[in-house]
Amino acid sequence: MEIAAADVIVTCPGRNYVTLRITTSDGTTGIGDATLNGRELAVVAYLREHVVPLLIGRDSGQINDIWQYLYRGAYWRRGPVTMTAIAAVDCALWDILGKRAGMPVHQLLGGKARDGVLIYGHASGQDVDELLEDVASYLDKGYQAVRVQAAVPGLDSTYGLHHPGTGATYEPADARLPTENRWHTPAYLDFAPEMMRAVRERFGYDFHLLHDVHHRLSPLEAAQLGRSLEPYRMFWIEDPTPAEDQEAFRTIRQHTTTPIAVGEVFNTIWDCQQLITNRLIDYIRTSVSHTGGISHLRKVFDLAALYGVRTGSHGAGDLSPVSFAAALQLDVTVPNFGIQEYMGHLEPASEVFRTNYEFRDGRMYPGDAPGLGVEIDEEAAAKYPYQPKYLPVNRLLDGTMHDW
Ligand code: KDG
Ligand code: MG
Repeated sequence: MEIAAADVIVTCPGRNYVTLRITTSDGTTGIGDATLNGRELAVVAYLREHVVPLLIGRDSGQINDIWQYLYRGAYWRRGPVTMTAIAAVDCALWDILGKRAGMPVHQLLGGKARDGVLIYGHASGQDVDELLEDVASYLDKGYQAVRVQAAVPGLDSTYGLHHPGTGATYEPADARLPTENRWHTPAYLDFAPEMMRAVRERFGYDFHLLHDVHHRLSPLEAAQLGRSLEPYRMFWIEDPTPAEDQEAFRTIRQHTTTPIAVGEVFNTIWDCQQLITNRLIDYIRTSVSHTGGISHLRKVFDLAALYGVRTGSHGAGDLSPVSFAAALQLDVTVPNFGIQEYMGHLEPASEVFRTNYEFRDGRMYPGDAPGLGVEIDEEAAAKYPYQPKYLPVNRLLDGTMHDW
């Protein structure tokens, strides 16, 4: 069925989301998430100016050819803006295919390998006591896997914490211009094992424990961290070093048995190829919406399966419910599924995005609605106009720029 229109919808129900909606000549619509946190309008312009004109009149069922056309046809390959735009097109086309077939996308991908997928939630605290209370609340809700982050003593800001007093989920893009955080590796390396010890002492070992380092360590520091956390049997430590330096992971691997996850900033299979084929990581965290959509992420996951690497897709709140629904459709089908991040979305998002996925006993179930199983309400979206917001930046105590 011919593509008749493609529209980009920008909305901010709690945070900014960009959604591509493709409509075919019989009136079927499909949607894809095109959100790139802090750089949203770059993808909007890329789609409106350089992709939408290329889609009109094409056969919506030619998903593979359209993907290649947009990837190879641009000549300028890869990169977060291009790959997020291609991902949105790809997901919208899978959504259309599913709706036209009357089947959920997971059925079109060959069917479910499991009914629900293990997810992890985000617990955090301004100190360890507050963190422990938050972990308790996740375990009470039935979570079987929890990521823990707490304020590093002596630093006035730490990555990954709920905003104090608001009760709101941790929201990384928090200001009109980037806020400046401070970072001191020795303080963190002293604190991290203390934090994990407190969590295991209070709650035991009968749930999965995760932690995000957010790209801040050198290879040797990461190796020291991994070793110091071994007694606490981590499910993973995430992004221990800047992800683009792939050789760094060899050093970490040589020194610790703590599992390593990486990939939320990767955009293509080429970014992960060495890490996977050299077995330098345990979990690949690439996401549907930043890695070229369902079609491309499926290839990444298949490559990972060959090398015993499991999946653990990025699912922060800055990826929209459309992205999360698409991730679940793929997660239930892959043999090497590991875990799926679920940070949830701020309340107004449920007014704009109608979802079908359901949480039960620590797992998320995608539902059986045709397509991706998520719809956008354009009228509700219009009530929440775009608000420019940036991620923070990070400096060392002497003012040197560091990775955030
Ligand atoms: O936009 C950046 C966030 O998606 C990122 O900071 C969240 O690291 C993250 C995570 O693991 O969810
Ligand atoms: Mg992360």
